[in-house]
Amino acid sequence: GYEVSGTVRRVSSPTNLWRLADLGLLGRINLIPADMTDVGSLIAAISQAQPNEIFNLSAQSFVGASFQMPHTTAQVDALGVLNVLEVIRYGDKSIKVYQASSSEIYGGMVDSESLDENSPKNPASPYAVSKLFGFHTVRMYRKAYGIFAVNGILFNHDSIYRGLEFVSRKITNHVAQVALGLTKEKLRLGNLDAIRDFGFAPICVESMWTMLQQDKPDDFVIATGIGHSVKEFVEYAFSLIDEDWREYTEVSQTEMRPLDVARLVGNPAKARAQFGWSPQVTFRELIEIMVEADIRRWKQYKLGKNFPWDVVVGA
Ligand code: F7E
Repeated sequence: GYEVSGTVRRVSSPTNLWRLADLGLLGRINLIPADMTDVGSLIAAISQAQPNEIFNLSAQSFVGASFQMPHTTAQVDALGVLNVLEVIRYGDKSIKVYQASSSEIYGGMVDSESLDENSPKNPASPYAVSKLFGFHTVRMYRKAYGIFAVNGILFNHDSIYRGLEFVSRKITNHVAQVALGLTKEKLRLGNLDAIRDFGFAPICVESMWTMLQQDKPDDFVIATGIGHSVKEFVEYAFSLIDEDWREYTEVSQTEMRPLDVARLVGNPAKARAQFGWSPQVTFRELIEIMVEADIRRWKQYKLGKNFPWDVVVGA
């Protein structure tokens, strides 16, 4: 029942909208040009759409790339949040805002812990530092100006629409190519021991909407509560095609980050108690869904049919 507008960054090449096309959503969403670093464009977009709710999901969201582009990352992921909040502060203060915060703001933990809303925050990348700025800015605007602004502290949330640069989709895309005999290349990975809390994105995204429907604005951890290593991910993904992951992967220094967070596992107790949050899809089911989708895409490719733009041969 919503009328949805989405912002797009205008560039000289065609805009990347393959996910909307794949989901049959193109044409159902009102696309408005805007850039998070250009506050004038945000004023224009917000006055055109006149939204009741804003979901700020825009970001330079690749942690690895944030080490190469710290300024851009900070301008978009930190100051971009401030820009949106300032437009609301001096405009329509009844607009509710969801801020896509991130488990990266914690920067790590001891083995036995799981992280909740109050756990200490020690960001370990330019991405994480920027997201922590956004996190505190949201809380401050909530208190100072009474704006209904919330932080969803989401742990990793993956789906068939993940970009290929992220570890989950990088693995499932490679597994699909191996399954169909389309590559002889080894999959080059970085830190296999990193432990992450892998949830299913569609279920996590539902919680974003739910947070804005609460009586009072607040911050919530959204996580499965269970950690798995990258090694477990790659092992199970290859087992689905009856192959041994060790024959198809190698560890490469180029995929290592200057700093990597060893373990991030969330405690979603508050969201569970307040609005019945549950992850619904297990780690193994998530990998099955993703491998199946990539095999389907590559099969279509073999048949000469269309496939999403980011499925690149030999990638
Ligand atoms: O890395 C390790 C890597 O890039 C996961 C974003 O959505 O979730 C995501 O951030 C782990 C890290 O995601 C490779 O070092 C090993 O420990 O898939 P990722 P991320 O950094 O966890 C959080 C919640 C966000 O907020 C972010 O926006 O896997 N890893 N080998 C690798 N990672 C990548 N990308 N590529 C590798 O070859």
